[in-house]
Amino acid sequence: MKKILTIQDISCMGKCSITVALPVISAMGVETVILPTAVLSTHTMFKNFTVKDLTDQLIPIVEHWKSEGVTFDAIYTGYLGSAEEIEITKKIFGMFKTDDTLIFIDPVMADNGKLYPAFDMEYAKLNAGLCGSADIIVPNITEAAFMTGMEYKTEYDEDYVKEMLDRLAKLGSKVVVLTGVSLSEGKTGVYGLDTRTGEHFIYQNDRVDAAFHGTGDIFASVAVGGLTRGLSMEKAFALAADYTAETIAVTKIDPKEPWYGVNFEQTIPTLVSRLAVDLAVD
Ligand code: PXL
Repeated sequence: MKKILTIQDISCMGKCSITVALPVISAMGVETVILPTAVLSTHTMFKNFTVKDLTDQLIPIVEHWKSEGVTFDAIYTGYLGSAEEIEITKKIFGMFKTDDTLIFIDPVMADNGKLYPAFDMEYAKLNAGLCGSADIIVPNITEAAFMTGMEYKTEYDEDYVKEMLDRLAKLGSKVVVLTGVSLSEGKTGVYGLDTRTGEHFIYQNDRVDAAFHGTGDIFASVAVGGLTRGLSMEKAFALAADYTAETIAVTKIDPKEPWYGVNFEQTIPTLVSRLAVDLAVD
């Protein structure tokens, strides 16, 4: 069985980071090893959340794995809590990366034009540096703007997206994929660049008019799960985009507060059956 290591926080309640990655990737038939960077009562969009930082646990945990001879098919990073954790994550890449290990980075730190409460520009710079170690990065437009120094826009054209991809490519990742890209009314999706070939790829689906927390984590988990199962990049990102859109649509029917999260539990059966079809024809 393939095995992914995911490095991100545990937000005990609120449906994001590890509480999304673990069930989603496991449902896709891939073992999910977790390295929790911190334990929070909820994600940071709630008021008065508690945090227990786990920075001092990271190296002892991975050294134990190393002594057991553990290897990973992919390492997937999401929300990291501090500059020090970014440095440690780089070290962990060095300890476990082989020619066959996919390094997949979601540089989680911002959305809707703003950094999340725990972060500043210095952190954005360090996150941009971490992206240089990746095979694939999947920032949203806000995160990409912070990492490239480009202006954040809510209305833009294809030239803006292509320039952003070119600047992201300079960070050093082999493939750069912008998420939440909307190039026509009522559509949203991904726009990617494979820096090895210079080829762009684009996948758009119908935009569901609702914004929920944690959807970026769902998207990234499905994409890395699909890639690890052997889907092509186009198939994996299309699956991730479609599953995220469908889950948002289902959640809209049963609306909770938008900062809470989406009802991905309800759509996991569809994810599993679509993955089986995609694998059969890929
Ligand atoms: O979904 C991203 C995320 C993950 N983890 C924590 C967060 C956020 C976004 O705000 O606060 C703790």
